Amino acid sequence: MIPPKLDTSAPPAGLVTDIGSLRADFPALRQQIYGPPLVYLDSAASSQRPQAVIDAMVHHEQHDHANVHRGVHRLSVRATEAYEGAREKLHAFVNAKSGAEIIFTRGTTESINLVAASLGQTHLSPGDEVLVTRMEHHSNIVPWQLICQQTGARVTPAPITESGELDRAGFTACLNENTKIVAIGHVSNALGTINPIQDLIAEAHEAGALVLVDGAQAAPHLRIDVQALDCDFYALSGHKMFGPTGIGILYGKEALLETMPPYQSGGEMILTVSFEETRFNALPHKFEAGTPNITGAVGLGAAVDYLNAIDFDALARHEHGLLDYATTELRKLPDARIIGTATHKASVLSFLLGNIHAHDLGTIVDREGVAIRTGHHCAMPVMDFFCVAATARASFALYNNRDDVDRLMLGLRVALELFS
Ligand code: C6P
Repeated sequence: MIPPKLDTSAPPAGLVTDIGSLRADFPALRQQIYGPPLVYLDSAASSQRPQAVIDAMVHHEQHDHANVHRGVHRLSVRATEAYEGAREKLHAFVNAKSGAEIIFTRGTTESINLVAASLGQTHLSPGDEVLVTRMEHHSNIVPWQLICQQTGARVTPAPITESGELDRAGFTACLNENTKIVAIGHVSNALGTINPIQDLIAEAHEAGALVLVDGAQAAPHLRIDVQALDCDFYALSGHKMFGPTGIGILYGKEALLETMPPYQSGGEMILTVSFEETRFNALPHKFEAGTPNITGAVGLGAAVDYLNAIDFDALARHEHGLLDYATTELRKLPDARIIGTATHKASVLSFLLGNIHAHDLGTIVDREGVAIRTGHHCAMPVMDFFCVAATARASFALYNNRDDVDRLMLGLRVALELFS
């Protein structure tokens, strides 16, 4: 008997505007940590998954698993349909021109490595520059450093301001005829800053550079339209947008991807192989060597369905309300220092309290059932700029509410008492 197909793509009757109601969709939030109910404020590191995503993956594992693009048997056909169906969902989600422009990767890190290694090989020469910013995640710095070492190009960091915004004049000053690639984060994970990405892309293009956008922190908060942005590449990770780990995408303009050499090689990315000549597969398969993360793609497709059912204006109001509330409450605590006070911010609050080390803050609030991230957030140049070793970071997602903020503040007061 063919099992019933789980329909995760059914269009919603109307977009969800009651964001508070979504919390019930996340089973992981229904647990206690050291007694009190879990307050999860670490979604910028990895978000929790709604039941619909978990169900889609379990259903696939239980009924449809086989390798893709290989078999003629029924299961393989179903797995291929599920995998390619997920690609089509991502294609629509970022508004790419075609599915050929959507490459499944392990996530943002692999997507950026792919572009750096492949495009860098043919596009960078001694004297060329890759322009990044001082607020980038290491994943948008180190791959460029490696390819620059190999090609004789160099990485230039555009400056940031004391509020954690991009120094616009500084960015313009860094652009020159040697700038071949601009690699820039849409939203900073360490500061929450939302960059004026559309303007930056236009300016970089005018200077003759190609642009890669690191969208890891944008996807769960902002609608992404790669055609409107006119970016050349856009990278994102499934696990930050309510999908599974180990899966993400690279969007690339088809004409560019066509000219780029393969990143990894092996099965699936070839058309024909012989000892005389090997020919590569068409896009997007040219960049998907080996058996892919099929269940991950299915889960990511379900996460896209989940996000598509939500009114993003309502989501923005919900998250900004939480960020404003948390910022106000944090400022009431003695010696609170907020790192990242940009005018346009996603729901990320990086902070320090007096001389208490960020790790101590994280450990103490954890005992109160509150999960936050502490450390350098893989953004050491940001920490250097603000002359701190680490920060505590609370990041809010659609399932958080004001009670969560209150619980964080309670935990921080415990820390203050302990260290007073
Ligand atoms: N930031 C954080 O706690 P991966 O690991 O490939 O899914 O994503 C890497 C990455 C790239 N760019 C930005 C802006 C990011 O925030 C991240 C991941 C996590 O902030 C883990 S360090």
